[in-house]
Amino acid sequence: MTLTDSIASKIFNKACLSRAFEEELFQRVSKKEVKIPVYMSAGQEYISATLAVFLEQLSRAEKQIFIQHRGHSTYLSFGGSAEKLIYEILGDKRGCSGGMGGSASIQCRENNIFGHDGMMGSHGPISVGACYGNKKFTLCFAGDAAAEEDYFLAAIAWASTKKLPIWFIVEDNNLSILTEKRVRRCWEMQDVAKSFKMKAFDSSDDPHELWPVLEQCSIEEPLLLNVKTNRLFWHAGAGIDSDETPDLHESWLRKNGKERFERERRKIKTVWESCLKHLEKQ
Ligand SMILES: Cc1ncc(C[n+]2csc(CCOP(=O)(O)OP(=O)(O)O)c2C)c(N)n1
Ligand SMILES: [Mg+2]
Repeated sequence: MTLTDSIASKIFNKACLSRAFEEELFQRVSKKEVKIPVYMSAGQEYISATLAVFLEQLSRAEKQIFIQHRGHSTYLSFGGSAEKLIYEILGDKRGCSGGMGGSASIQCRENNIFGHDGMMGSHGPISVGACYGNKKFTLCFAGDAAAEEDYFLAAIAWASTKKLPIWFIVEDNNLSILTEKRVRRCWEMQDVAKSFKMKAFDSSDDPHELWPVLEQCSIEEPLLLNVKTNRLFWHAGAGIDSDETPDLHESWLRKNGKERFERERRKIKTVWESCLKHLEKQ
């Protein structure tokens, strides 16, 4: 199952949806229509887009997914409703977490996506416990800082010992809020996982590099993937730390044209406006 043009096109579709969502959200946060803290995944969307398409190709329907605060693109790539995410961000009860979780704690019960409680890395042991209990294929998405937590590391070790069908996907944007990895540690996640006798890889988020890595992995076995990526916007809120951050989506737009992306943008804008209209009527 190589990364054909038709597979790349599916990855691009998902990435366009996620980026369109985040760009619209950025505008609405800037205009103060959204007042809660939001954790945007712009720049990182090709990770979940690639993972989701890869698992769709395997026809792996049954899975459970644990995410943390920067999870909009994971939620959307794995089938979460954009409308429910908007309602959530607007604090409405029609939101994916009943309007009480906000951007950081989104979930999608229909698709087995479990939201986060806010304590960094807590979902490591929770996802391992769930997988240990029900043996369902499990994906645990974590940031490079969350994955450093002692309980997260111990959870990886247990998953390896018990040979659980769980994949840890570390979205390595090199940052814990604004603290770079080199200040925080002198080791890499894939090396730690390997020392626990777990299969582990380091890759960039470029689907052309990530896909061949995924082809070497089995959903029957534990795995850790450290995927290097770039966070385009501030840790929380609508702002830009640096204009020089590389943007993978730009190169995909150059190759595929802007039409599909523009279509997603129009769709997302329409959904936002319809959510706001429903709220005004109340
Ligand atoms: C146990 C704990 N320590 C600190 C925090 C404060 N905090 C929230 S997000 C964050 C950085 C998270 O970095 P990472 O896991 O790499 O995810 P990213 O924001 O880069 O996507 C920190 C330090 C917290 N929520 N929980
Ligand atoms: Mg990080």
